[in-house]
Amino acid sequence: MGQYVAASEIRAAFSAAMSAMYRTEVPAYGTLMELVAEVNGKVLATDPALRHSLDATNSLGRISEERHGAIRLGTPAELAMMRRVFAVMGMFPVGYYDLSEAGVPVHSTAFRPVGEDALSINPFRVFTSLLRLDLIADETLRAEAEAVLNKRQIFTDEAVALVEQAEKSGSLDKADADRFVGEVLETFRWHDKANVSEDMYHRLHDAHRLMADVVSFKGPHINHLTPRTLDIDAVQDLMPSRAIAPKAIVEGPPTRACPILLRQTSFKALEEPVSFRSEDGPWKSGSHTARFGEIEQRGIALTPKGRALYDQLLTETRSKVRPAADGSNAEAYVAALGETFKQFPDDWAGIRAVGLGYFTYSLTAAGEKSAPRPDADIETLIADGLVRFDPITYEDFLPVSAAGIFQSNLGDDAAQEFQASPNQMRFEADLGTAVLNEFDHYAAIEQASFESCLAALGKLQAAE
Ligand code: OOG
Ligand code: NI
Repeated sequence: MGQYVAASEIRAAFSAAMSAMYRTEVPAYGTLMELVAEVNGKVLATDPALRHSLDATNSLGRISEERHGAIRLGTPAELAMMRRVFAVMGMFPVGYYDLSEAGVPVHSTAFRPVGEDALSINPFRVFTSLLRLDLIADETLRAEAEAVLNKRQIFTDEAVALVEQAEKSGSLDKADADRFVGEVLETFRWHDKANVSEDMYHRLHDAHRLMADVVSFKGPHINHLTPRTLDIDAVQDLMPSRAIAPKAIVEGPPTRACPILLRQTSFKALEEPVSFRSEDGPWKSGSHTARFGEIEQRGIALTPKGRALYDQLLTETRSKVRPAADGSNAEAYVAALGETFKQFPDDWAGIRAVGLGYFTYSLTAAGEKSAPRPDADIETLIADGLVRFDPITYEDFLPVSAAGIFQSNLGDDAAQEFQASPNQMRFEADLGTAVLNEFDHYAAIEQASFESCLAALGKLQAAE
């Protein structure tokens, strides 16, 4: 038995392997990665305050390697097994997202590392959705889809065996970790041979495009991989110069001096050749659109109060200008968004003063050298220049408020209404565990950093 490999290392290796695979599958992804790297380099060279803040929060190193992917699963058993696979890589389900609200018959969670150390090593996340056949009205089709899904096995035998081994012994050695990465990658690979006939594909597609995407194939191909940029407006503007056509507007909050939550933009899904099964003859060729490209800029994680204000301002904006699918009123929408969001403070001290965002606290150089200050509270220590605060990055998603991403990757005719019907209990039963609450998690990081500053300056007993 060789040396055990840390879960974070397996995750980093998997993220790199996934990126290399997607680059060969979807070449525009490689182009986007290069563009993002160029823009990020420029931002870091010209914005020393941002650089300093990323450095102070130990998150400068991770950015060039940072990305998220998304998959859509078909059955509770697939979801439960996927949870075990991600656990080997130190990725745990955070948050519950009800996408029926956005007209998409899935509910989801994000598997990601938790805890500052794991995040700073590699924050790779996978937005993972489970198809909700219960929202499909056609009972015959539902039963047929279920039969197809129950027959497929999306994990290799070897991957399952390695997960069991990791669970038993707590980790994997280097050789097994390498095999694990290779085997798990198979689950995310694109398959151009469909599992169903052309006729069934079209019936699934007519019920919902996403149904066709989940049910028709051998596995949950990764449908996008999203690099993180430090200036999404710059990347959006430069995309056409690299022959990539972005959607008309960036989803999420407007451009701000102090970024909040998450801004995302994407390019449309590719139309890709696939072939369908036929009972009696050769494969029949057709096409399928599922895989797209996306970039994102991450800002500060908001408290429940901050999130409520964000939601309210977004709703207010959309009641003034509803962005059209063809992008024709993009300018008016962006103007309304900017105007409405003037109500959200745009400096870190202001955001902190009214409790809209989460921050980490750390000692400044003067704080490191300071004599104990058992008398002082945190505000005094900040005012005296001994403690600094930096925004905590939002590590999660906003898929419902960014329903525009969904609509653009599903195609413009995909808008469809469902009765919004969150079912977190069902999701967690299928998953085999409860999802973590993201707000609790940010609050805990904030609290720990706060206490360690006070401890260092002699106000609290240092934690053991
Ligand atoms: C997932 C979409 C959610 C994001 O960035 O909000 C997502 C999907 O299309 O399957 O990735
Ligand atoms: Ni995404």
